[in-house]
Amino acid sequence: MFKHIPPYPGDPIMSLFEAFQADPRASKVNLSIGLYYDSSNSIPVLDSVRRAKAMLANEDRPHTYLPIEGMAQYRQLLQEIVFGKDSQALSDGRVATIQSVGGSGALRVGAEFLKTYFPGSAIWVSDPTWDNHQVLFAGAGLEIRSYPYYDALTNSLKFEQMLACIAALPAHAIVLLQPCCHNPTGIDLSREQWQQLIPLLQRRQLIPFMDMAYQGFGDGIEEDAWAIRAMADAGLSFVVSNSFSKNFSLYGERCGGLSFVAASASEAATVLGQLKATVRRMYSSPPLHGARLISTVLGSPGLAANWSAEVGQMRARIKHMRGRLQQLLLQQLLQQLQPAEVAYLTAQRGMFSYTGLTPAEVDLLREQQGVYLLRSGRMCVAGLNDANIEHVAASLADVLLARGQQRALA
Ligand code: KET
Repeated sequence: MFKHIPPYPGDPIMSLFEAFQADPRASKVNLSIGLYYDSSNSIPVLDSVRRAKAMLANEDRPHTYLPIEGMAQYRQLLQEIVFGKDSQALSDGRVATIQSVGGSGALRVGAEFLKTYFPGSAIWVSDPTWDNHQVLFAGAGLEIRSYPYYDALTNSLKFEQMLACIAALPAHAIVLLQPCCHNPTGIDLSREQWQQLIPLLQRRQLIPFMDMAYQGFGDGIEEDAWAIRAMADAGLSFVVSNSFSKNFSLYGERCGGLSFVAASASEAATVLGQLKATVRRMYSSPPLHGARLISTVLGSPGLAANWSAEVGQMRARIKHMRGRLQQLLLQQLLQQLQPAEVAYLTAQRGMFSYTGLTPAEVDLLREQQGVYLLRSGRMCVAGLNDANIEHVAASLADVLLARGQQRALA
């Protein structure tokens, strides 16, 4: 019966994580999947979450179904984190939010919804983007196109080309954007650049889809949501997916949200109704435990302050590791490396850096040194710590040195 089914070739990110887990070498370092490790190389249980968990354990509430759209308190607190407590769009009732199965679930439900109501629209993603964006949108039947984003030669943003491409899109084209900590490049738009892009999106009647998976890992919880809030203030109608996987270190609890910002409260109410219909036909209702944990943290001023401080510590540790890696590489390759060649490490934001390593160089790093990066050259800097950073720097230096020697020979 099932003979005709082709084998799954595996996912570029998940398969690498599985290979890492099976690697017996003690010196192995995981810089592939977007997981935040603390300074002792563990995936942390945040103190705020631990305290919320203890409170919930005492309550012993039943494990009933959540409503289709998710837990009311969670949705409200999520809206305040994403759009800001003083958001005009929120007080106008113009935002329809559902609890989603992680950030991925928000992207997929959003894609299903857009495919239904804008059947002729393609989705435009940055070149490059998170690998799974393509898979999730294609799964919903959307046509996927890309706009210029990353310039490999200068390790910077092709902003003018990006604007020119977006300026030529037909009305109702969907434009996927990341408000902060761009995956995979670590390169974000500046506020001045957003201020150019937002009126263009509005004028061209495009549908921005803002995917935020790393809120708080760039410049701060409020700062990282700036572009979303600027868009809401400018009166655009748009979509936001957000994930709490990373900033709550609750990956497996699958906590996220999907929000539609509409032109009026009644439009938002209609959108919410059809989002519920979409969810009901896909998986009926979202999971309970993670939503209870996050609502408990964000709903208690003490725990919320504790969480915000913990996000601050994660952000500071990532920045420190970026600077330290840059320093070590410059020390090790004193003669061969110009500071400008590693400036990207501290200029980029969030968990990821685009190193410019080739797939062959990434394979060499993994096979010989046990250092795992994605084959695109994406490195998760949040996997670095004091105990492994010298090994990583020395391994990277070897690869860069070999590359320099090959160039000299050629
Ligand atoms: N959006 C972006 C930009 C993103 O990087 C991820 C996860 C998600 C959404 C999904 O969020 P979640 O809440 O996990 O469903 N990215 C990391 C993990 C993965 O590939 O699944 C990563 O890029 O390593």
